Amino acid sequence: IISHVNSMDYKFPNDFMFGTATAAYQIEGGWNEDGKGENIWDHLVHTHPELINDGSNGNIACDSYHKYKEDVELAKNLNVKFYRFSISWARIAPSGVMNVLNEKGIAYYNSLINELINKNITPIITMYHWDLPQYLQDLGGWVNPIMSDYFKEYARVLFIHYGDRVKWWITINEPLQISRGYAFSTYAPYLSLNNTGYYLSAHILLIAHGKAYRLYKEMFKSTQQGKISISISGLFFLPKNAESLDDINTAERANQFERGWFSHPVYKGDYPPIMRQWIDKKSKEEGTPWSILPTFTEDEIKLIKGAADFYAFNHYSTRLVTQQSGDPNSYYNSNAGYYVSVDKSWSKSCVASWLIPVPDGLRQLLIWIKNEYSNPPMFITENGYGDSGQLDDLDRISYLQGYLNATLHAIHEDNCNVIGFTVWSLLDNFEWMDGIRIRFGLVKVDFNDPNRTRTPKGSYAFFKNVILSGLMNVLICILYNDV
Ligand code: GBH
Repeated sequence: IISHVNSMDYKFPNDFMFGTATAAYQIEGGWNEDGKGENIWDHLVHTHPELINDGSNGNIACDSYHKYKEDVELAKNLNVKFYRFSISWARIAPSGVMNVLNEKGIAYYNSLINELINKNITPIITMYHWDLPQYLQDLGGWVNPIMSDYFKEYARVLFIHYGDRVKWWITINEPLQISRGYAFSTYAPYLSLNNTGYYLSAHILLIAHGKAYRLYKEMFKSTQQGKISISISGLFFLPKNAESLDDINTAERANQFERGWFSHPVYKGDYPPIMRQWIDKKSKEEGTPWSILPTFTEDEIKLIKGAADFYAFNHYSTRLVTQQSGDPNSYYNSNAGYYVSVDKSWSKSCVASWLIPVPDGLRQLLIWIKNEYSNPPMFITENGYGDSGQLDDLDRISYLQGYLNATLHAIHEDNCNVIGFTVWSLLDNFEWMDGIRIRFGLVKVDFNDPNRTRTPKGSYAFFKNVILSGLMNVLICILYNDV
């Protein structure tokens, strides 16, 4: 493959963190091995296989439980500074409760961490990437307030066992999507608790994050010297008509409902005022006995405010919003009163229909975060592209090129304090409800092969080149068989 990258002079800072990410349920397999307990994803795929697009599951996935050394080698050869992976809670404690620990599960992550450190790759641990132990779900899962204490105790075990070597922690990956799994049957536990469950689960996730953060700060930080944050996901919203004050206000409101929901409590304390106002009003209209947006106590506000050592976020795509519906088919968010659409010039046939490349959306988002939260250190903890799995993945290369370029512009022209960029994902893996139909890897995994053979794609060579040079303005000759 030969790809011309737009010529430009900007360079990534020397200490810029480049890396790649995975998540336990999506890659590990070994779902019931060595004492691991059942989690909500095991439960969902086993009780309702028909809900997964292609009927696949994560029983074996990439078999990384056995092949982690190969994965680390692939990360090494890619030249990344860090590898972001998640820990399977039910591998550490089968029921999720910390009175019974699973030594083999704890040992697995010790081996993985040591392997990374031996190869000079910084481990970044996500504590929770969507795989709640089923026992805790049977207790109600994230809509039960006690879950924040179970999470804190789980975090304590991780700090104790791994904190001597792990200096970067993400408590929770994408609380927004976790809440959707409770409210709108999008993911496990596949419940339809609607907006009440939406706001309640999010509330408890935020408190859980706050408790884990404070625990680290009070008990571990002075000796372990690490950093800790929460990975906040979300689309970025732009006004459909950039000249319309209505649309501008609507886009701002949409961004507060999508991103401010989790960021405002951490950076400013409490929910965004616009959410409080709109949801309280709507609750009243609907006659619920109290607002379905729960209220933090003063202590909880203090617990959560300031609970991030850097701003971690996952970002993939952008939408236009308007207050007035233009298209009757457009998605309408009734809580926040906005209609969603897509710019015609963006239209692209993506295997993942939601993943419309809008590189400038990332740049606008970085500027938005900078202005809204006083330019915190911003760490892109996921960005990547899904396709059908071909090795000559030019669409992925052009997607990453666009988003990396947008990042460079934000750093050099907009003074955004961006410190890291993470490609999702190192490997093709189990893409939740889409099964293995959509592939995100820089490395192909052959799921028909019991060995789960791994083969680097063109994008692997592309990203390696960016990491090695810090540049985008080079003619890149990629021989993906030869990387
Ligand atoms: C991330 O979520 C996850 O952290 C990761 O595990 C996953 O593999 C990766 O992205 C790729 O998907 O709401 O109709 O627009 C990304 C956020 C949000 C993407 C919900 C899919 C569903 C389609 N996800 N979205 S829609």
